[in-house]
Amino acid sequence: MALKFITAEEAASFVHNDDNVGFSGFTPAGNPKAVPVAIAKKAREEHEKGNPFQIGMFTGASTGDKLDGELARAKAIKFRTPYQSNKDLRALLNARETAYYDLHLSEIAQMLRYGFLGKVDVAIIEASDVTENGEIVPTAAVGITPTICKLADRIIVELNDKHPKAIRGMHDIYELQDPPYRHEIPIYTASDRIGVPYVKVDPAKIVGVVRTSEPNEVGAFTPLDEATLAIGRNVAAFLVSEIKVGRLPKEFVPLQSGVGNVANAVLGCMGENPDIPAFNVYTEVIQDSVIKLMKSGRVKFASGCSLTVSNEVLEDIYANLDFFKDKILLRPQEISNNPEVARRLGLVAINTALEADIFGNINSTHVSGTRMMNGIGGSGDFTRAAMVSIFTTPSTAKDGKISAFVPMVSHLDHNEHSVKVIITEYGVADLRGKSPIQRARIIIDNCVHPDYRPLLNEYLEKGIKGQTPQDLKSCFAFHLELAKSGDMRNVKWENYL
Ligand code: 0RQ
Repeated sequence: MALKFITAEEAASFVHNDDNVGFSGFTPAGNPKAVPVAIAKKAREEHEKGNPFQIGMFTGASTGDKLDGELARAKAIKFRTPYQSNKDLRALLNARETAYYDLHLSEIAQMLRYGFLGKVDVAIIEASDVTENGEIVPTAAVGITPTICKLADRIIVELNDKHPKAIRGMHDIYELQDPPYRHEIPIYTASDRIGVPYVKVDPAKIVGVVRTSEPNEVGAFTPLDEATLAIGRNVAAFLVSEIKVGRLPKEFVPLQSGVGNVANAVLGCMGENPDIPAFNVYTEVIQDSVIKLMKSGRVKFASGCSLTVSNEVLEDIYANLDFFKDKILLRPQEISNNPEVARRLGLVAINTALEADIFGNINSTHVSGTRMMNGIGGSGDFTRAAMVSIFTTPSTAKDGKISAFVPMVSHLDHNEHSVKVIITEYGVADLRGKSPIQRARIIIDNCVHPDYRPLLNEYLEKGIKGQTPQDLKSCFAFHLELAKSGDMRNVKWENYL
């Protein structure tokens, strides 16, 4: 069946008010760009005419500004799931103008197949190649592409020539059967290939192909500050000591790490540490630092869902496919983030907290308990299932006015049962096998900023009884004080009786 080449505007005409639209991509890698911009333009035109135009949006994770940003600014998003990190969209969620369903990233594909989130009307997919018999080769990410292509009535392909056809072979596409027919996922090492290198779709559903030449919109890293580097060094030192005492195998286990500067610093420090052997990565987001370590032989193999790398690094990979092609696999997120595989491989999982409490509970999503930052992302998929689950955070935010450690988290994402180790620039709190009061003492002594240690010790000395000594009258004093005076250091317990 011959492919029909169309413009982005023509493609947008296949998207109607109230449609549910699935987009390829995971982070600002692999998402379509030209068609979303055309949909945003169409939305603005319809709104000017007084007509409603909003869509429901399913994606892999966050996306680039040409997708989330454009559609948010055009007020074109009615419903959004499972993760975002765009400032304009964030403002809409917190104003409750867009309904946001924050979900573990491994779950979205099966929830769509189960029918829990409604119908998928259209799938819009960025591809490096598409054939007349319906083989679509993704670009720098896989996300939920296989599932939305299967479920959608109409498929639009953005064929982006920034991604060469020769990357065919870097993806491993495998979709799960649903219960009661599901089997185990046959991945026993990070490099196991279990599927095919393309997404097979019914070619009759491809309503058009839009040719583009659009670079990814991955942002640059800010230069590493001293606190971030210290966190990286503390993580590396902790892992070395775990190998030395035999709690981690000397061959090491695959690593999962979240996104951002801390993750980059951790990887950099692990790469430099001669006591950590060359290792595999089994993660969701493959960042610049992984590629750098691959080139120096410190990372042997990286399995992920996206190549969230700068355009410079992406071009380097594409120019040296002979070197990289057998060292990188991009998988659908229900495989890259699958807790079954994470538990089997025995990952070291490293994710980021917005705040933690002194008993080991983590808030990764809500500022002061109410305002959504990004979402839980894949952190929950890995944290509960990993061999060692680590959370990192700088000990303070906003020039010391906010302590990352509070008596009780203002929102709960990862609870005390899943969180095993917390690491800041001050040190490591190993919470394994410790009671709540033991955890509190070790977190205060090893991780909390010195400005906040006396306040948190005083909290413990209030004489509250029980397994977990929470004072229900004052456990949110830090947050209330921040709202009142703008600085958590001003807490005086007698004001919160
Ligand atoms: O504010 O942007 O105004 O400077 O929060 O904090 O320290 O720069 O760290 O960019 O790594 O973000 C948890 C949000 C951390 C992120 C979170 C303010 C701080 C700053 C950002 P500014 P940093 P990061 C991977 C797996 C989701 C869970 C996860 C995240 C801004 O890592 O979304 O790991 N994780 N998923 O000043 C108020 C506090 C604060 C605070 C920091 N307690 N109160 N503001 N800030 N602590 C993702 C995927 O799955 C794809």
